Amino acid sequence: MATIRKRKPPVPGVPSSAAPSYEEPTTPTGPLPPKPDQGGPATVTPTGAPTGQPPESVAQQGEFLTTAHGARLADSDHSLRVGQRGPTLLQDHHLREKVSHFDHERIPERVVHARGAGAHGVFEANGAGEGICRAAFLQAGAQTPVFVRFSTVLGSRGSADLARDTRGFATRFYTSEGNYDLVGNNIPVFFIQDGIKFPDVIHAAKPHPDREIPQAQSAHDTFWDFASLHTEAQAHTMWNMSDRGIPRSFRTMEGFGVHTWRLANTAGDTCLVKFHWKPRQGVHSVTWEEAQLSNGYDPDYHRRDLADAIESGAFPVWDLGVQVMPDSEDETFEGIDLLDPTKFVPEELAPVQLLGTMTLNANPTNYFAETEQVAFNVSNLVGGIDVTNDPLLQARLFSYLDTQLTRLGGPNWNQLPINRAHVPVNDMLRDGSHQDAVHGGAAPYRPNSLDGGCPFVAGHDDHPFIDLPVQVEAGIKERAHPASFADHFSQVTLFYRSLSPVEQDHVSASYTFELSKCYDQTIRERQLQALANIDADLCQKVAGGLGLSAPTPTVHIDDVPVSAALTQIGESWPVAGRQLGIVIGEGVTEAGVTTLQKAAQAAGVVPLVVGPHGGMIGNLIVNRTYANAASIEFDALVLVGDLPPAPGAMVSGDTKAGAAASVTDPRVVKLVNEAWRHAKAIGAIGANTALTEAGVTPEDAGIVVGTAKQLAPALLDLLAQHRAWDRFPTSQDV
Ligand code: HDE
Repeated sequence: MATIRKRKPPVPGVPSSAAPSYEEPTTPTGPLPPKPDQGGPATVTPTGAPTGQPPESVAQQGEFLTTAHGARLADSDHSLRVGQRGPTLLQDHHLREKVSHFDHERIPERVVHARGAGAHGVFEANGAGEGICRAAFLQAGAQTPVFVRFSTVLGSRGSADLARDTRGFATRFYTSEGNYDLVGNNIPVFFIQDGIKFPDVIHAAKPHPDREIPQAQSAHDTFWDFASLHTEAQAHTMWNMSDRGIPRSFRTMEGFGVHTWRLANTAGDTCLVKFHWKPRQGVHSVTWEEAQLSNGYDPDYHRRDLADAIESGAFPVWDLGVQVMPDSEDETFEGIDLLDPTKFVPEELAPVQLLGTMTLNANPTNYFAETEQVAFNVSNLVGGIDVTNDPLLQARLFSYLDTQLTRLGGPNWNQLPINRAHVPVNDMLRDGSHQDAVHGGAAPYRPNSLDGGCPFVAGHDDHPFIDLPVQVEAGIKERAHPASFADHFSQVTLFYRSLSPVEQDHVSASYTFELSKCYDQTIRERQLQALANIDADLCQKVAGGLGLSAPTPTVHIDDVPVSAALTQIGESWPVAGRQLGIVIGEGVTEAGVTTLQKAAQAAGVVPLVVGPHGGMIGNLIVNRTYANAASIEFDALVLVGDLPPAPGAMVSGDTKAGAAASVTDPRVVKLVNEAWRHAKAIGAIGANTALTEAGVTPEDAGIVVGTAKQLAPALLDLLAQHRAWDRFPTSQDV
């Protein structure tokens, strides 16, 4: 008889809550519970009433396979046929139902932000927002459930995670006053100033329409054609070309509301704000080579990282903050037009004031039901938060609602479990495809007397959403931008010059890479002209890499201030959720490895043992092998003793092994070499042969040598700094 053993996973990622039996189970049992790290949509009805049922109440039920109408089935492996060799009967209702439902399993993917990962969590307000915003979820101590979806913009649903791209950072707060959606990005500026240009920029950035290539990339002609002609895109493009375009993790990204929003307190006083999410994990990126490797070795790099971190208990945490600006008549702050979404407000001019903290603490139970069906809507606002006249935001107010009609197949998408409000819903919207509510009454109209006048409109004290009364400037009806939208370059210069030398090198390398992938010389030259207007040195470097000469600027930028808040390096951050690779050989002494494992686990770091083969070595469980490990999985490496070539280290069996036989397994040498190039911390216990063979000297920055006990604290310190960037000279040193 098959038994179900409760599973205690050694590392996050096991597929189910119980270990499988070797034989196919024969004793009927009900569905397994979700894994301990999984949560689900709150169990409320389509109209917001709590059902009091556990999340599993909406999962499949009972021990027996049934049809969709609940009839138990005795066979799902053979279709109903005339004799064993005859034709299949149309009468086979189970075959028809099974295949027909399968035929319709897909829905249209999001037209942008198709690829994403979601998580549940909670937001707790610290009360600092009470004075500026009357929204209930910002009042001191309020705890609000949230669902967050992170995404890339350009790629289709099956694309790789580490595209150089903007990341979506969309948060739904299930507040006591209805759902509030803050649908932002990890970059505070946008490509365009007016929503009418959104189809243009997306068509330019998506794959070419003839061959449908390249997928999830901006390194192609149509993108740079648009960006170099429509120069308001230069600001966002520069952020994409910086390390922000290739985050280490969704957990290590800032989030921005991008637009300016208007808040109002209980007294009706208003202010203008920019929203920020500040990750407690720090803001970190991968290197470009890591991004490229990961897209091959592990295209799910970011999805896996988020889910694994939550499963291993390293819950990611962000502080929500606002930059507060006066609600002035011209909606301008320190010369920055707050309605221009290609501009940001440097933190030195308006510090970020923290309003509360969000912790993501549960993975979805079902990707489709939750992460795919969640439908964010920029117009999901609550009282105290209102829009501004930013022309990009204004177009979004139309788009999000509109897109769900196609994507989710009708007007009732608000009734899908993940989209339901956690408060009473009484909306007078009726019928439509997939109506989940069973509305009562006879009078879904106002005014009525047949339903006793219900629903009533809320009075001032009943916490209604009120469109803030804002004076609109009398003007001529026209298609035109204000003059204050005309500066496309000065903030781009500010951003570039605020970066550290190594980050600036990454920027020039990305522009060079991307433009070198364009076929058309004219497009390269036109983008170089934009770079000449941003920074002469940057332009010179990129031009050099492309074998072109740098043009002279056509726009003169005065000396710009720099913003220290824009660089990602130079501090220490928590290491929880990072991965440490411990590379061992056949004759390893376990004590040192166990010490390292314990030190890593105590800091919330996941230790992964990399061995010459799978299974066990002594008492150590091998989590990765020389053949399947990739350097991108590890934030730091420790090499334990001698690591001689394993039997599989022949290029005929594993092309990663390379041609040369060596004292150390060539795949380990490759691992070390990549970790070194990616400026990761590397430790060595015992023999240093692997280091030497990879061309690494123990004196290099970020290398620690010693016993496990000596080495663990130093290694964790290095990990907290994310990279050992001083391992390399920068172009400004040479
Ligand atoms: Fe979006 N955007 N967007 N966008 N956007 C969508 O809505 C759109 C913009 C952002 O995880 C779509 O439900 C227009 C800015 C995120 O489900 C669509 C314009 C910012 C997500 C849409 C913008 C964003 C979307 C596609 C110009 C940062 C993913 C599916 C006016 C502040 C949400 C969907 C998720 C998704 C339209 C501009 C962020 C088509 C027309 C600016 C994070 O409605």
